[in-house]
Amino acid sequence: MISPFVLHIDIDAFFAAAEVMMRPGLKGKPVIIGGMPDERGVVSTASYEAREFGVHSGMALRNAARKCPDGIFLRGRFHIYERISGQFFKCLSRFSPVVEAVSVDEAYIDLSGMTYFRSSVYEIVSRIKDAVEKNIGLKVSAGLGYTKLGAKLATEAAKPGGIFFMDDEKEFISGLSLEKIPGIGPHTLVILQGMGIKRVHELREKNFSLWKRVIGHYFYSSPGEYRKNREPKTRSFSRETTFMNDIRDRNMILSHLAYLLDRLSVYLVEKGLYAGRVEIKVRFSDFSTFTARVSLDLPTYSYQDIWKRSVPLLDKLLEKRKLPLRLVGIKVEDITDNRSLLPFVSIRGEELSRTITAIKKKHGFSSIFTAREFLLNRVYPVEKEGVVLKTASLTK
Ligand code: TTP
Ligand code: MG
Ligand code: MG
Repeated sequence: MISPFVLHIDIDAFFAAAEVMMRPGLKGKPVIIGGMPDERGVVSTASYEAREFGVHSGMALRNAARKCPDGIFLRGRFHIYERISGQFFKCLSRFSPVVEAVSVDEAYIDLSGMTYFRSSVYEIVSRIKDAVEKNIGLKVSAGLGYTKLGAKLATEAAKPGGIFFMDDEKEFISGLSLEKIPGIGPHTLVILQGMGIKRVHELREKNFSLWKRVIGHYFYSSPGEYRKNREPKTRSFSRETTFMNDIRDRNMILSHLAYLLDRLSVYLVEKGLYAGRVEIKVRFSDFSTFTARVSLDLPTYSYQDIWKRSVPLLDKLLEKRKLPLRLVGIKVEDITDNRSLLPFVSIRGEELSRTITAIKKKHGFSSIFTAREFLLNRVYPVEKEGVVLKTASLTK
């Protein structure tokens, strides 16, 4: 099951809310941005209090003054909105490498990388929303969908201040009347209505190529591109070794595995790569070979985190035969090099692996080992740059 992964965020009553933040005395009042009530020109936006009087963006100022005589009319200070807008996008970019600005106060954010995480995407959305609001000091609305169109419509449903999850997006959009679709202008609308086409599903049935042009791109091009960019490359790295003599002792097998993972983890740290899956391989003395694999909670290069998932795999494999082992190997796959950063995920294991890598780089690979690995120096010569295994093989 794919979870919805396109997030759309839009600041509520942006210019008006910014003015209220700068002048708290305006809180709760009908604030109208765009100019003075007797001036020519139009309203750029109005606070939600003013909207209750029927004032909206694009309305003539004089008309707005008639509808809302007690409205507080302001010209607007664009340098302030620009600064907040910059802050808004900067904050969003902490959560995902794919942030697409739509206008000064709204963006699409690709969360597909977050499916690696155990916590639900719904939880992530509310954390992002909270973080943005804290950062810029203004309320935002958030919509989550499978496509950009779905996400945008979800935000509309969430306004003001809410979060809306578009779970049945296809049905929802199919039933919409065409004027709700961003990108269908009044001109196109009139033509379509003349053809008896009012709703999205009617357009799809009666004029598929037009549907594809005006709506299809929301469904196909952009989110597809999102996914493509975010898909881990089909690379893998492995380290394995055949033992000097076949081994029965579990601890000794674990020591070899720990050493192989140590090498792999250091390699990943140095390359700045994260592994999404780990696979363990064993070959018994009769040459029968088995593998087992598991997806990691989040892509990582952390020795600790990969180790924790590897040991149960090894134990499971050791039960396959009652024979001693001649080979053990470890492979990491689903490699990605730009994992989305989430400040609320523990990366202690990664910090440790980075530190260990730095020490090894400075003082030699053998300068620091885990306790597990130490058993090896009973069996193999240890040189500055590592343990001299009988056969070490690595693949890229
Ligand atoms: P919007 O996001 O469309 O509107 P909004 O943020 O004021 O209100 P909400 O999202 O809660 O519905 O636009 C963002 C800002 O862009 C808006 O505060 C002012 C400016 N703007 C104009 O100057 N002219 C316009 O016609 C519109 C629609 C917006
Ligand atoms: Mg807005
Ligand atoms: Mg907007």
